[in-house]
Amino acid sequence: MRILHTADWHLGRILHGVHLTDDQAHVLEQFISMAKDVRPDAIIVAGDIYDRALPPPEAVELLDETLARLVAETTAHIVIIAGNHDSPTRLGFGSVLLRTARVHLHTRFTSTPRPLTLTDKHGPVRIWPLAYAEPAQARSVTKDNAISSHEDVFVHLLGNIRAHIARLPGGRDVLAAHATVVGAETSADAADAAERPLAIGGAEAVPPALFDGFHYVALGHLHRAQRAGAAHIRYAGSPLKYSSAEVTHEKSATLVELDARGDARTELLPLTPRRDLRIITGTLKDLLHRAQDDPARDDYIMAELMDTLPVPDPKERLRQFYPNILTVRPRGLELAGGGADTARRELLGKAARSPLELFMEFHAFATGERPDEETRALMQEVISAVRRKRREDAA
Ligand SMILES: [Mn+2]
Repeated sequence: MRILHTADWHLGRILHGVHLTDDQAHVLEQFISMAKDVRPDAIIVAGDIYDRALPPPEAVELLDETLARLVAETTAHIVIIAGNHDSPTRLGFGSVLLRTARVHLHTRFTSTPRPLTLTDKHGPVRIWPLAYAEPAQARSVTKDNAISSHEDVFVHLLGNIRAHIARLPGGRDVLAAHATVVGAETSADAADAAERPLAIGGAEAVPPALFDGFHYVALGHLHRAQRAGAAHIRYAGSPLKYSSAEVTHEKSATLVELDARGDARTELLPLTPRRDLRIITGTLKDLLHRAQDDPARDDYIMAELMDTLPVPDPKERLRQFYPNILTVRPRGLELAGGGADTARRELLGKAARSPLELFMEFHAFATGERPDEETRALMQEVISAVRRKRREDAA
């Protein structure tokens, strides 16, 4: 059985004022080609189809076209679950009708999920779709008052599913879920993050041991493609970089081959964006200089200026080379003490460290190198002199 696993399309995503619909159309075109190429029995889209509950019209149009083409140009069954960004009712429109066209949209939380059963020469494979729900919603639907966390939601659902499986003849079982799994790496820390935490303070994460017995777990929510606790529990990741926290990601879809025994072999099939999303760091002069030989000036650019004095019109000057520049952050000014901004707060948070350690860290950050022995000795002298002076003043 062959499954193509993807997630977190976030259609309608706007990044720093730029609508990414054309970029999403570009990468979904690749996904359609990929699906035609690898001929999967099933395609799983593990939640966050849209970026928000009320998506812009062009996002709805893009999903409509993409689903129509996947149905027309492949023979795959398409299993879609709702994520925390999706509106169950809006995304679920037409789901009963769409089922007749091999599109299985599961957007409303239910206490007893029903599987899609597909069969290959080794027997049945059941795909269990778990639509996302907040613990409070799950408690209200299930009337199970023991539910107060995301883990409780899974304990409840998987208990019901295991009881169902126990009544069935053998087979292989695949889960589609939208969740944070303990040990996986999030990209939710940036101010512009597209991953929205599911709960405050890490209470959202569920242990991978919950999924024991399932042959493959197709996860959505975290945007980096990765395994979560075991090789057969995986995030497909988003098809595009959706925030500054994702600039180092390599995006892909995950091809899953489930053998006769249910062992899952996975392969990442790369997706190439129309434009990359990059952070460039340096003084304005450096950046303008380097831009001249930059072969990818069309990329989406986030510039971090290391100038320690204000420079006029940095964004407009960079835009001459980078027409798709998104943001300019005056990091040098922030670090030099230019206001109560994030970088300064970061530094203040490091107050427990010695002034020399902080200096060395700043030196490394600003120049890319650790200070040499001479510089360190000089700085130590300055620090000692300041301390001496303070003690004398206080005396
Ligand atoms: Mn999500």
